[in-house]
Amino acid sequence: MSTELGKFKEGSPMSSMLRMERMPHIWCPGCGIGSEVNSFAEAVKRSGIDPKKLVVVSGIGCTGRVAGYVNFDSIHTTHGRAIPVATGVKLANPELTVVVFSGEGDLSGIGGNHLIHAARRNMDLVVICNNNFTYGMTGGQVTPTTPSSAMASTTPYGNYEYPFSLPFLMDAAGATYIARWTSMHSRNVTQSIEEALLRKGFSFIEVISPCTTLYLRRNRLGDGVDMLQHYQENSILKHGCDTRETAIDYQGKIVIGKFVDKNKPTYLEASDKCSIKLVGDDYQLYGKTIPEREAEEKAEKERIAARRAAMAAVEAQGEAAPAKPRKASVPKAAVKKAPAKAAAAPKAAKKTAAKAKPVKKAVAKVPAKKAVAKATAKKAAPKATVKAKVVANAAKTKFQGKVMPAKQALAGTKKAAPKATAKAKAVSKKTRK
Ligand SMILES: Cc1ncc(C[n+]2csc(CCOP(=O)(O)OP(=O)(O)O)c2C)c(N)n1
Ligand code: SF4
Ligand SMILES: [Mg+2]
Repeated sequence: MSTELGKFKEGSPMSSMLRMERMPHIWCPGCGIGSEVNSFAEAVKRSGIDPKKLVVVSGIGCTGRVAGYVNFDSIHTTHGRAIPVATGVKLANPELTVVVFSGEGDLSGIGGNHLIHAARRNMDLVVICNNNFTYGMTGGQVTPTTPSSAMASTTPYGNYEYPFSLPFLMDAAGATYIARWTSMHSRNVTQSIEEALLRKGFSFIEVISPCTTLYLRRNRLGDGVDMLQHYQENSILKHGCDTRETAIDYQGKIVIGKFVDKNKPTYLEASDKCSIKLVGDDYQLYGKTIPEREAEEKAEKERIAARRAAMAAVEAQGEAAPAKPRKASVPKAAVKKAPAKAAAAPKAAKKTAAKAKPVKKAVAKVPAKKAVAKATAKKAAPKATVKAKVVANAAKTKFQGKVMPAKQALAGTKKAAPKATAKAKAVSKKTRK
């Protein structure tokens, strides 16, 4: 493929985890779902689990579309029914790792009953809940988590209901692993998902994320970058925090961290125990006795450990190798055929950056009636710095006492800057129309 999209598809490190033939995806610019999918794909890669033994189930909604983009066996099921379908998959084949990836409306609204009972049973599922405080796909209605006083299409004078705090709800229902992050805490989301994939029992990971098109716009909260900055400034890290303290007020503080991580028999373990009592040691599930299944589980654990060790070795090698200067992203074929063009690529990049800087100049030519657009463009320019700052600060956020090395934090900053520049450029282009 010779298009920009083609280059992206070929060059993405997540190509093997995503159905690249389905790109571009449907999510709006600034929506948090994309970064969550990226964190999830990274977590699967790192976990060492066999992707062929992974099943992803989604309900209906913008988040529900995740099932269509991941390159695993997946089911895009009906609204609110992701958990019962996932439960069925797990019971039918306990060797599978089953992940539910859906929105807060789908999981805690129409699907709320299923959610609390799966947690109560300690069903062996990993639930990733994208909480954007709104029914994104259907036009921004109020959901069970919309903060009091927030605007929604169904509460045009502000929400007067009391919202759920999902970690508290899950804790009360019996979930054995509960974490909350925001879509800005990508690395933490990855680590939590990785942990959840490797443990037994019901794991619930909530990711607070911006719905730019409906929630942010209706509440006049700016764009995705503004919300990332809000997350950065208002997140309070409290591992092990009492889940009663995790309520979220409108534009208030957001308590993040791993709140619960405990062990108790899973639904299948409890049901096996009961059956052994009744039938004795001859009891078989899906044609296998308990010792046979335990032996298989042990062998699978060893395979996972070997894959993880291999991955860690590759990563360590990458870190030890001296940093190579970054090349322009020109495909190999293009380099062979047109060396002159390839060499010119860094220059072109410089040119682009230079062009994007004088946003004010571009605005100066805009007729007076487009003053609003002009204001937007002006506002966009300083975001390069803001976004870079946000990413750098985010990189410093601790996860279980670990702080990301400064080198990696810097890499994140460098990455963010060109995007913000491109955004400023896009806005200035808009003003010219
Ligand atoms: C039985 C049924 N009722 C209602 C709908 C309409 N519907 C589709 S998606 C959705 C809301 C999804 O919200 P959420 O789970 O928060 O996902 P988001 O779009 O915010 O990611 C609703 C109400 C439906 N598809 N089926
Ligand atoms: S409508 Fe909201 S939740 Fe849906 S893709 Fe757009 S920003 Fe994301
Ligand atoms: Mg939602």
